[in-house]
Amino acid sequence: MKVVYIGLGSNLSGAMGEPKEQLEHALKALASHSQIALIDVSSNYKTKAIGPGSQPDYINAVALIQTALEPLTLLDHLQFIEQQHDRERTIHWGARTLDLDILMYGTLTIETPRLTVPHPRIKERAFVLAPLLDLNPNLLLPNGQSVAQLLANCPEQGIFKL
Ligand code: A4P
Ligand code: MG
Repeated sequence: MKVVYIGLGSNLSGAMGEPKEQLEHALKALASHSQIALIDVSSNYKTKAIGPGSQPDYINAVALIQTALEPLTLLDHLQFIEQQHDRERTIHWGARTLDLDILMYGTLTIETPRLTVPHPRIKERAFVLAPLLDLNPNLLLPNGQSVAQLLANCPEQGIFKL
């Protein structure tokens, strides 16, 4: 079993309701997989959208799971859950009903066309770093960088703990 951190984000309503409900339902869908144990979930954060145009604020959170699924099998499952939540892929960094990212997978570093772990933009995004710290104040990236230190170095990004 590997310890895996999953980033959740939504700034559009979808099949399961408003962004907060989309996240709650996605967590239930994750936990219902026989090879995924949902261990802990961060607080929800209301965050300013990073991306093109004017977009609604996001709700972001991070889940800590344990899983026996291999990284690409887990990614397949996350994308299946996104589909159930009306996810459409149109504009890069555009508004979305549900985004599920693999932030960290144990201490693995993966660089393949379909999957980069740790998530390539983890270090500059307060909306990922703050909920990661909720779950583990001593968390280190596989390269030894401290998540707390990275957050301290992040410019203010309009995140608000709910
Ligand atoms: N992919 C590669 N590595 C990973 C990974 N570690 N986890 C690939 C998940 N997917 C990964 O993703 C595109 C492709 O990335 C996938 O098919 C997968 O093979 P996507 O979800 O289809 O598209 P995207 O999310 O628009 O692209 P991208 O580049 O992953 O976006 P980001 O970096 O995830 O940013 N602002 C706020 N406040 N809150 C947010 O949550 N999210 C984004 C999306 C932008 N602005 C935001 C937020
Ligand atoms: Mg994504």
